[in-house]
Amino acid sequence: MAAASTPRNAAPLRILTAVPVCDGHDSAVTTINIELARHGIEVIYLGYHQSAAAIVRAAIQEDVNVVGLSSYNGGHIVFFKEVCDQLRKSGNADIPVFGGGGGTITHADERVMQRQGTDRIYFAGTPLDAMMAQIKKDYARVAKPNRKFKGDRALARAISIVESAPARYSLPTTRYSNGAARRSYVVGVAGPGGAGKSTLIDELTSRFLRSNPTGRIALLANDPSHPDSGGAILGDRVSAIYAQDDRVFFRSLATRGSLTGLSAAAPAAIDILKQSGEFDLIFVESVGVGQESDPFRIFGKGPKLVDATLFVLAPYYGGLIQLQKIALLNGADLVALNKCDHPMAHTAKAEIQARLDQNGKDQVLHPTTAAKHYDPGVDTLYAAIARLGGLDLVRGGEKACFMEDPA
Ligand code: B12
Ligand SMILES: Nc1nc2c(ncn2[C@@H]2O[C@H](COP(=O)(O)OP(=O)(O)O)[C@@H](O)[C@H]2O)c(=O)[nH]1
Ligand SMILES: [Mg+2]
Repeated sequence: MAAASTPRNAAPLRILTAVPVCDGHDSAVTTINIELARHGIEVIYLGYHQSAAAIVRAAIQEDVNVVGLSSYNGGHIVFFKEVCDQLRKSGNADIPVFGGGGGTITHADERVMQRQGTDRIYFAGTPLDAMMAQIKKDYARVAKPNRKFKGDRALARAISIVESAPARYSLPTTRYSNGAARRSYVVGVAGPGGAGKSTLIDELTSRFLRSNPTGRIALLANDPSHPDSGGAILGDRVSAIYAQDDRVFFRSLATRGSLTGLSAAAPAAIDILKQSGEFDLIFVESVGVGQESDPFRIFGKGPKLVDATLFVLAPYYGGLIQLQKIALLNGADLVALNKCDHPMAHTAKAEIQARLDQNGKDQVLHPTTAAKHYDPGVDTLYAAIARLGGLDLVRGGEKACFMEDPA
């Protein structure tokens, strides 16, 4: 049901949605997110209680067509203006802002907000289908190069362009881009959905930020597109507390029909990030994968996409036979058993260790609890990654406790 004015070859719309700071009303935005995805739109959801700065950073890095805010607790006139102002001041005024808030935003408020830069407010009673048709009509675009874009927006736009035509990007034949000012170490993270990959990456990011006072880190988070509508809910930013830092570049990618566990644009996106010379460390999270897929080509079909692979499991993998079937465990450089706060973790640790011993490759099992902020298992895992990638380990080397628990 694409509107008549949708540009030809327009990729799926990418919309960032969020709820402003001091507002926990997330059920409306959840309804809108699901409806947007059902209409073929890719939704990057940031979560509730979000600051204007976090929203603007995410909008830039995700190169979204538009920002949609859902606001119920008042303060919308000031808040929407702040988001518009920050977009304009950072050279990204081309990203429009719209939103809704049921009956809490009045028509008179909307007039003030429009004068201050907001595009449109959707009021209580607007039928969802009408809203979706209008959104597609207003915000569909073809992502084109734009020389005015600087910094993260330029990087983000380069990724949007390869997302819309991945086959046109010529990948280097070697694993590393030549000429980049800084060599990036790339870690591919795979494992079943819900094992805690995103949470663990976030905790590892905090270790990176603490032990590298000036470096930057990039995160590429792949999530599935819905096969029926082509839309997607790209929700990995919600788990990414530490990505709220200018030294972190976070980009969500929908798989858009690719069945490898990664977007077809992921190899090009990795290369773009490496070529930029900006990042010491890059994490690439696959969609939830288990037994068969080989997202990072670790078994040698084509050039390996990453320097090291981290396979993340939770204790409830379903028993020994299931464990034996997971091919990625044969090739993973690093293996983490996450959710070690779970009662089954003890048995799981023994079973996975036995499985790794059978591989005979000296793979070390890292027990982690990513849901805990000061987990020593995550420290040890980060130290192993840093050692492999030649990254700085301040505060006493490998045995350092990066996150000193104040408790
Ligand atoms: C559900 C609800 C709650 C739930 C929230 C659950 C949740 N997780 O979201 C609970 C019970 C927890 C709750 C708590 C509170 N609530 Co409340 N809540 C509501 C309620 C009843 C409905 C809001 C809603 O979800 N609507 C569903 C959406 C889909 O429909 P809609 O609002 O009509 O929106 C339309 C458009 O605007 C559009 N839209 C909305 N957002 C967006 C975003 C985008 C991007 C787009 C495109 C479109 C769009 O979609 C709809 C299309 O028809 C409203 C009252 C009301 N009738 O609006 C009060 C209301 C928002 N709450 C209110 C208050 C005061 C509170 C509390 C402070 C109460 C308290 N003292 O504790 C707390 C604060 C919670 C917090 N942490 O922020 C007040 C706000 C008053 C104000 N701003 O002046 C309201 C208006 C109730 C009232 N009349 O007093 N609340
Ligand atoms: N109990 C517990 N929950 C965790 C842990 N790590 C992550 N989670 C939770 O598990 C859920 C899925 O995590 P997520 O990182 O999104 O998993 P992913 O699908 O593998 O990326 C979230 O609700 C996390 O908060 C952990 O160590 N222990
Ligand atoms: Mg995830």
